[in-house]
Amino acid sequence: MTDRQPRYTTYERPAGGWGAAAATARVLMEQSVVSKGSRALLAMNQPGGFKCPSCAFPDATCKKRLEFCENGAKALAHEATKFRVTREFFAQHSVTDLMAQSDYWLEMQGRLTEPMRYDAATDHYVPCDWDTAFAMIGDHLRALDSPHEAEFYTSGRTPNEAAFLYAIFVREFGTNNFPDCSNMCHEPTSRGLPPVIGAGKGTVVLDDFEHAEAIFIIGQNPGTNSPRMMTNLVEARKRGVPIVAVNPMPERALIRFTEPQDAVQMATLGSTPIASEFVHIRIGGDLAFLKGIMKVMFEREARGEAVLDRDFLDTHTLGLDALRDDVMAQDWADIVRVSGLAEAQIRRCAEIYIRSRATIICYGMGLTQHQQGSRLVQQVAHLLLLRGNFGKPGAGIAPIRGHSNVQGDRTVGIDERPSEAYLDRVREVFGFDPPREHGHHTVAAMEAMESGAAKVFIGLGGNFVRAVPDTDRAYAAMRKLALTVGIATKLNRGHLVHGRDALILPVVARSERIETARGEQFVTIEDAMSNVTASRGVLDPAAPDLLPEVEIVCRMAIAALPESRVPWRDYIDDYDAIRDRIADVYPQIYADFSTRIQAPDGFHLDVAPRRRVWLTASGKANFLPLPGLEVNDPVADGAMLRLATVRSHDQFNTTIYSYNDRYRGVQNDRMVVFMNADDRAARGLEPRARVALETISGDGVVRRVDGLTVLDYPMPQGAVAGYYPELNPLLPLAHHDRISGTPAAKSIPVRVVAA
Ligand SMILES: Nc1nc2c(c(=O)[nH]1)N[C@H]1C(S)=C(S)[C@@H](COP(=O)(O)OP(=O)(O)OC[C@H]3O[C@@H](n4cnc5c(=O)[nH]c(N)nc54)[C@H](O)[C@@H]3O)O[C@H]1N2
Ligand SMILES: Nc1nc2c(c(=O)[nH]1)N[C@H]1C(S)=C(S)[C@@H](COP(=O)(O)OP(=O)(O)OC[C@H]3O[C@@H](n4cnc5c(=O)[nH]c(N)nc54)[C@H](O)[C@@H]3O)O[C@H]1N2
Ligand SMILES: [Mo]
Repeated sequence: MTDRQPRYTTYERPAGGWGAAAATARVLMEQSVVSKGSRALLAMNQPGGFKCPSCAFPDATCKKRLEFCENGAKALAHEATKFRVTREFFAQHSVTDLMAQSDYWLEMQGRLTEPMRYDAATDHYVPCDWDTAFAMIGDHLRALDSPHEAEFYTSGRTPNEAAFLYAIFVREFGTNNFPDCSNMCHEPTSRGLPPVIGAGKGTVVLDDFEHAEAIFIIGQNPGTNSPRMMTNLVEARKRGVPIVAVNPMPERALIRFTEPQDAVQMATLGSTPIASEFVHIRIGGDLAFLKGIMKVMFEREARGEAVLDRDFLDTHTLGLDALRDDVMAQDWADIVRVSGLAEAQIRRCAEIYIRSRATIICYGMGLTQHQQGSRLVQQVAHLLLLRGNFGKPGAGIAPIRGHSNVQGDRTVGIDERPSEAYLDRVREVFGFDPPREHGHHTVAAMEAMESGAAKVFIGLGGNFVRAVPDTDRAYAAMRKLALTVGIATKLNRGHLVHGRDALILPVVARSERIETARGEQFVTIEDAMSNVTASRGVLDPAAPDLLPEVEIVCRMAIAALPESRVPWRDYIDDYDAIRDRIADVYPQIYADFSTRIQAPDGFHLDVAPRRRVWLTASGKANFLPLPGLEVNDPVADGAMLRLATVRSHDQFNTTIYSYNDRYRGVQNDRMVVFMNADDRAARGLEPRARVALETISGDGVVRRVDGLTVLDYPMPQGAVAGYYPELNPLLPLAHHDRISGTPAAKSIPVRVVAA
């Protein structure tokens, strides 16, 4: 842990501002990269430079300013770090020793430098040249009884070129087992939206923020997880646009923000209020809130007011009557009880929505990570449809994606349920028959590993065992495997919880140059608003022996598929050739890829609903009402609290930058439970009591996390929050969205037990 004393305070200043500037400087110093890191930051998100490795929020196309934020700087500093994990490091520390270290400590050791293989005789990772590593992977894969015995994980930092080829390699190998980080994240968007609007992506572009007349931000913490979005929110508020923030935690940046890029605000210690309406919702109360707004609209429609966009609804949608019946069947008393909100506030939000001629609704994990996450996302689209908020400037749905290229990876084929159209194109272009049966998503992959059905796990980035639910089961499942492969920039727990054979393969990072036999190459990224741009690293690779992800994928394919007729060797050196194949497989959206990517700002991939074209079975946008008001199974236990696992300001998913969470007033501690003081008192607990949390589940498994400090925090009653990944042992694998398989990490039923 940390040797410093925990401190808990209340943070009352605006978010952003000098605190953000200071944190940027501090992290560059901590990683000993002040001059190298500062130089690299100047190239981040600029034409000719590289795309920020942190979040997926787009950068502005007019380059009038620096395009990075505090948390992008942290990601860059940790990637550009001076520290190295060498063969001497592994000789010094056995895997058992390393397991005793914290995730933070592992991260702070620095960049991986050469391929390593696990040696069971000594319990150490030992050096292993690249040829041997690929031969090992090839041998293991070819020895399987069925290609479905391997799981091919992807995390969303992988660029399009590597992800596309990985998808081709794995399908030629013979399976659609593509668990990925999106399965734990915005899968409810990818699966929930297509039946409603015919596309599994957001429909707004950055420009729309300048034309919006109202913005809703539901279950998302932009000040921490997509800070560049704050610029757009500040600009909108300065124009007088109402912002409705819906969150059980009064996240500081949703209340007040100082734009670090605004010299005047910085100099005058000024700030901008963000939310004009802060909606302090109960965890899982969003369906009730959305239905409340729709109920106001239907009530007023019944009184003859023109609150719906009738022309749009008649021309473009099906199923309005069923939606109206469902919404009108809900009582206000129930809506108020389940949402935890006052009816008057819901009516005010409805009024904001009705007055606005163009509304954007942004959302994040607070909406997707519930047992009905996909169905809930659909209700957001319904609300937008009611006023024709698709296909006009300033309006649309904005799922704020996580990893910088998670959306792109899906577009280019990382999909356990690929479309027939894609598979047909793959057959045409590459000349082999790809498997048609669906493969494993993350939860299914874990089940296969646990049951012994899976034998090999390859992780193209990420930290699978720390990201998935049921940590203890995940560790046990991983340890049963014959081979685990971690393709990574940094050492993480996933490399220490491994199979009988194990490899760590170090890669060239996003900020670093890729040199091949054909000269310098660049990769491409698709952001959360479907803009595709080039990314060219500017730094020297952290070590001479690193390989680009594209080369690793190609050489795994060569080793596993000696008979393949795909020209893997050519792709190693020539990324334009890969882009040409992407254009061949996706002619509608990626035609002329190699030419269009030359534009300094890249290009936008078509999203049909922006044109009011609905690629659904009915050819229209469909209302698909979700009966009732709850998005999680009821739990008959009066002592139950709903736990949301969230990110601190100083982490990127499983990567812990520090033990602080500035805006929530926590220093030097991550083992905390944010709780309403009344809920605490009702349990007979003193302030800052030490407790354990235990999951309430029907499967007889005891899931418990000890050593947690209860912090009084303005949470709604019955709702608590704590940090991911420390609390993942509490999240049952079976507790996931039925449609998408996304773990319901924002709504774990728990009870407090004595420490
Ligand atoms: N610096 C940094 N940036 C990141 C990441 C990171 O870890 N660090 N992670 C990246 C990734 S992969 C992702 S997916 C995104 C995640 O970005 P976010 O979606 O912002 O992630 P979270 O912190 O998990 O949760 C978001 C919010 O949901 C709220 N919430 C919890 N339960 C509910 C609920 O029932 N209803 C509502 N309305 N709100 C609720 C929480 O209070 C929290 O403010 O960020 C990406 N960007
Ligand atoms: N309880 C709970 N669980 C959750 C969540 C939650 O909110 N609550 N959130 C879920 C979400 S939204 C997500 S997206 C997942 C995240 O799951 P993952 O994507 O699997 O996890 P990360 O922590 O982002 O992965 C970090 C590792 O990626 C590697 N890496 C970094 N950069 C690169 C690169 O450029 N190339 C390669 N090859 N490797 C690289 C580094 O080795 C680093 O240790 O976790 C999910 N799990
Ligand atoms: Mo994510």
